[in-house]
Amino acid sequence: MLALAGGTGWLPRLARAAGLALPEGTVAEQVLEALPGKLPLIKKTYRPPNYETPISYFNEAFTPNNGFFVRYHLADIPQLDAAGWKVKVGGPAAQNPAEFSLDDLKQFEKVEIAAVCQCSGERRGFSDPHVPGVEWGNGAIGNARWGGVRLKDVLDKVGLAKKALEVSFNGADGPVVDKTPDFVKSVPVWKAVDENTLIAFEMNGEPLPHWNGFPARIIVPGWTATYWMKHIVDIDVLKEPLQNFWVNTAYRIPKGLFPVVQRFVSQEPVDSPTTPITEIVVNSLITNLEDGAEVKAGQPVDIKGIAWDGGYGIIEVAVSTDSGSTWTSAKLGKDLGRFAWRQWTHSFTPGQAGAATIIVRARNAAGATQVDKLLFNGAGYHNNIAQQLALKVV
Ligand SMILES: Nc1nc2c(c(=O)[nH]1)N[C@H]1C(S)=C(S)[C@@H](COP(=O)(O)O)O[C@H]1N2
Ligand SMILES: [Mo]
Repeated sequence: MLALAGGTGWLPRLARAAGLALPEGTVAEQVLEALPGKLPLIKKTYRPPNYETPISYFNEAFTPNNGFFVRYHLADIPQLDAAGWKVKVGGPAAQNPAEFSLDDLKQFEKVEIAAVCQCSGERRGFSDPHVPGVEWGNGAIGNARWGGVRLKDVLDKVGLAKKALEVSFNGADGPVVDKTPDFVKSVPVWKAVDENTLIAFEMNGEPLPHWNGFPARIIVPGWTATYWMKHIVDIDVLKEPLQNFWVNTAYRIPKGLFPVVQRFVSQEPVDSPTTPITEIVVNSLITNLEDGAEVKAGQPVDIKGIAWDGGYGIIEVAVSTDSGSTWTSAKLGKDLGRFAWRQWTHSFTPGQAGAATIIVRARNAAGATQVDKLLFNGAGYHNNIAQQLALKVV
């Protein structure tokens, strides 16, 4: 039995608990488990480690480091030592290849950017029909202040050849069996030299946690986290499009399906029906109430949540407390920067006892809004259906 995303059909109880409709059995099992140095997170897989953040942590403006989600493709994850660590910057379109230690990097201007780190597969477990992959619920996301240096400054030091087309990233983790392709990703050169793209070594003012990429990772604000390479050890400037499984086959969406502005054109052959996933689409989440929560008739309740997008900025979060008949703009919280999420609140007083359906729809400065019906794609990416939450008024 598949649940209806529209909220009119019968929803399995556990699906409702997750706050969005999902095919029965996908996100039903919520096992909490703590990795070393982390708070208990929702375990999706142990090897490689994939753990999502419980929604209650999203009531804070910045997600605590020890509560931040963890995503890996490969299970061989070395514990790196900061003192011995170096990142090699080279490749066919680099003029003067060089290596940088952490101290070398710290010679460049220090910058800090607040940005949402969101897995492309966020909410895949709610895809209807069901799709294969890590069955994420709402917690493959977090908001942090990322401190480090501009990748552009490091690339300027190395020097880019005129023919530079893409910049590729490789982390220290690798496959356990040789058959599995190593996780290497690239971005267009214009995105690599964007002033917001960083080599980060701090998260919320602390060194990066091991599980989030210690000692340094790439930050590509506005783009999904597949490009945010952890434990970065190699950066290559390429003249030709990178070719591997993670670029040619995985992390791709149907061309034209989503309203994204920034495209990765060198990875978009004319005869291909797909294009790499790039920008995060506009989205929101209620963080203080779960589906099925009880509220009292005649007593005001504050509905709290977050809204985010690929960096255009949230301009409105519309809330309906009557199944979509009428809408009110929620009160937006402090602007923490265009790549960060925006907190919002909406006070509502339920009328008589019974059911009340809350719907939330965010809109961004690029004119995009959340959808009512899933824009289905085979990998379950970009699920930004306006959330519906059924409250029990007693
Ligand atoms: N080295 C390395 N970096 C990686 C990955 C990985 O498997 N290995 N996964 C990427 C993906 S798909 C995501 S969603 C983010 C997750 O970041 P987090 O684990 O810090 O939450 O890391 C990215 N960087
Ligand atoms: Mo991801």
